[in-house]
Amino acid sequence: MTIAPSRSLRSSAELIRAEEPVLAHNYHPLPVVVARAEGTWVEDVEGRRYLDMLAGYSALNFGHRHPALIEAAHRQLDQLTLTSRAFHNDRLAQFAESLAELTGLDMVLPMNTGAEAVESAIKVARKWAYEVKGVAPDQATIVVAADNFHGRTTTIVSFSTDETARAGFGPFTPGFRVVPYNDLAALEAAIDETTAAVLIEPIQGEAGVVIPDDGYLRGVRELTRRAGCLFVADEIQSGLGRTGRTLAVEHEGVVPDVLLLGKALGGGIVPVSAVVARREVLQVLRPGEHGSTFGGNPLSAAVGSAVVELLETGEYQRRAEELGVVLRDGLTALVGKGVQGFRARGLWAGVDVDPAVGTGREISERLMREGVLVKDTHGSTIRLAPPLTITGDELRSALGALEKVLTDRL
Ligand code: IF1
Repeated sequence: MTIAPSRSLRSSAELIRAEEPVLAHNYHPLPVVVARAEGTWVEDVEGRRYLDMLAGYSALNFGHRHPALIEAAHRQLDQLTLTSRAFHNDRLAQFAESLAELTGLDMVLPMNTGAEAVESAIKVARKWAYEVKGVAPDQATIVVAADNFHGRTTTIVSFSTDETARAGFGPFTPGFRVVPYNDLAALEAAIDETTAAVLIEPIQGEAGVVIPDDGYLRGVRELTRRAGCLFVADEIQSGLGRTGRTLAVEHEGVVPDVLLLGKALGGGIVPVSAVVARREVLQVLRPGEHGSTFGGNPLSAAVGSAVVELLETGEYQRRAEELGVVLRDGLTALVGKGVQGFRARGLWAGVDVDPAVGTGREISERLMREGVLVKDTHGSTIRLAPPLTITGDELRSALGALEKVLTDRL
């Protein structure tokens, strides 16, 4: 029997250099090589510890290796891992039931990644438009918002407004109309009898945690209801406790027709996403029309069910709301001290750093050296989204590190 080494055999610097010739250059990671993690902390190859203030872009809402999630995964690994949907598996019914119950919707289409959930919702919305609404063949349109982020597939980048995400990847999929975010008049003007759906993020993540005006989501709900088209809410990043509620749409008390979940649904262990919708919508799919080899596999269903169980306690939503106050207060105190402005809801913030202090990337690198991991978005905006398991003291220490790197240079 061989015993796994407790330390990686190569140094961080060697491992970073080793990636260069063999790994596609579609990312520019911070120069940290993570080898282990637990809760809110990650440890690099040399044993340096960092507070994780990114949490896998919200895929780690419950922290790294949450005991209940790891136990659910271990238990399932010892029973059954994959069947494909050619057969039933004994974990899927419970996962779908509990997710429908948690979200107040009826039916679940299990997929794996966020982009797959978005793609699936586009297919479902189009089919619903032809079969239920009566849109003429191949004429269905979907209205989306400028500065959206819904994923990286060819169809999804077709309606991105980010040139870096699109350039060089055409020809693009037709059938999308882009309107400014947070603008109900523009949305109303874009909807017509061909409109299958309005697809938006209730809070725009990649755009810099952009929170629409109070009333916008209610307005989207009202407009789509009146026009007889679907409201599809992409809560892949905003959902599952992050904003202090199970779903970000709950802040305005609205229920979309179609809800997209991903990231944290897999507990930071496996990719799990889902389209959750009213029965009238998801029932348009019949055998052979859509699917996935891995979607709804028993390991994913077991972990997803355990995630839903954690959310049913309300503890994580409550923590996000309460600690969100600490985050907001801490950032408010930094305005004018290197922070130009910020947007925050729950344990999620987009922080605009004074460009004179540094780019978002430079701030992220300096924070890394202070033992705090974050990620920049565009220009001088950094994004904070710690695990919802973070303690008040940990959060205050991260804010202290941010103050230090911002004020050292002023
Ligand atoms: C990357 C951002 C976060 C998403 C929403 C669908 C997806 C995402 C609202 C697709 C994915 C990611 C992917 C990641 C960076 C990232 C991101 F910066 F782009 F906005 F989280 F902050 N809908 N978000 O945010 O989900 O297919 O990736 O599972 O590097 O592309 P996926």
